[in-house]
Amino acid sequence: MKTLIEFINEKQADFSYATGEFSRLVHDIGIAAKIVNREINKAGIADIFGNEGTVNVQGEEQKKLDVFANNQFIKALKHGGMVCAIASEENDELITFDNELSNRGKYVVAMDPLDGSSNIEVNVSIGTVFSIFRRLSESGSSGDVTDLLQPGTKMVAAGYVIYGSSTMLVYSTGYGVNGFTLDPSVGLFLLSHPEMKIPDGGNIYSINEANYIYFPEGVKEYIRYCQEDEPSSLRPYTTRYIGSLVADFHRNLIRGGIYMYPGTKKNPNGKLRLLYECNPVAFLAEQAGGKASDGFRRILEIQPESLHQRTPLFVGSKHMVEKAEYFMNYFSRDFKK
Ligand code: AHM
Ligand code: MG
Repeated sequence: MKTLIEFINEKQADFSYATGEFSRLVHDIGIAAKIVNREINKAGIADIFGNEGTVNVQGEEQKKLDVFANNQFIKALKHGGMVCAIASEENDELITFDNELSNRGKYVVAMDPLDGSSNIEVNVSIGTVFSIFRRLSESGSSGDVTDLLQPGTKMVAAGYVIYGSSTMLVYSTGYGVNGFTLDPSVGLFLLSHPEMKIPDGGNIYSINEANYIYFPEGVKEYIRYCQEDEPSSLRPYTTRYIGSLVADFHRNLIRGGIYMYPGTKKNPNGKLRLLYECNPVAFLAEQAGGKASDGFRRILEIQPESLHQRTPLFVGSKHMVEKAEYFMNYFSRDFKK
């Protein structure tokens, strides 16, 4: 099987104008993923469970592994020198580096280093999710916030690592989606899922139904539609909800399905963050033939205004997302931005 490095080098050769910097960046992310994976696999026997004793910008308790993963990815991106700034879920402010190499880096990264971290202690899949943009600020200085506040349509790459029954790196540079499984015996990511495509339809819907009474009418009606018995279709659908966006998205990418985290009256923007949760999965969904929306408009077209901004998310199989949008437009136009 082809390794991640072989795959990157092969793709690199397809672009005569490419300098190789971008390929090295993906390679750096792969290295950090392996280190984080090693640590996650020790959870339970090493003292890495539990809280760090600090709170992040979202007011959430940081787990020790959140902090470890954040540090590993920042370190890898700093040493690689391809990146001039990082926005991370774990850091209030933009991360920049005080060194010449990084200041000449052409790219910026938005990331959630360990998503779904409430699942760490119970041995359920978690993930790392990231998006990559070309910087807008001038080379030679440290990156600034405007470099990160670009709509998803400007993304040059996105991906995630899922730490599950096996560890996988799934990414896209805008030419389809490819998945690599880590072979732990040799420490290499191998191309196991070339050219991933999400089925146009499916029978899985993923949503935290405990919030049902707060959902917009459009979501309630869509859920009712999912549950209806319709022998000529796949309905009634089935629910699968892990509570790790990466893992829920990964399953739906392979099987076909829709993941939803809608807004409510109290939290009209929902929970998930645009830059480092919604944008990357939206990019991957579209690259795999699926769709991602806030109920009314394409996620990738949202102009971000701040690093940690939130948005409602409906992502997955094209026909399922379109149907959810139809219900939102019909019943919940008051949620339209
Ligand atoms: P986190 O970044 O603090 O881990 O929160 C994001 C996670 C997503 O992975 C997941 O889909 C969602 O939050 C689950 O939220 P809820 O528990 O409200 O259903
Ligand atoms: Mg998260």
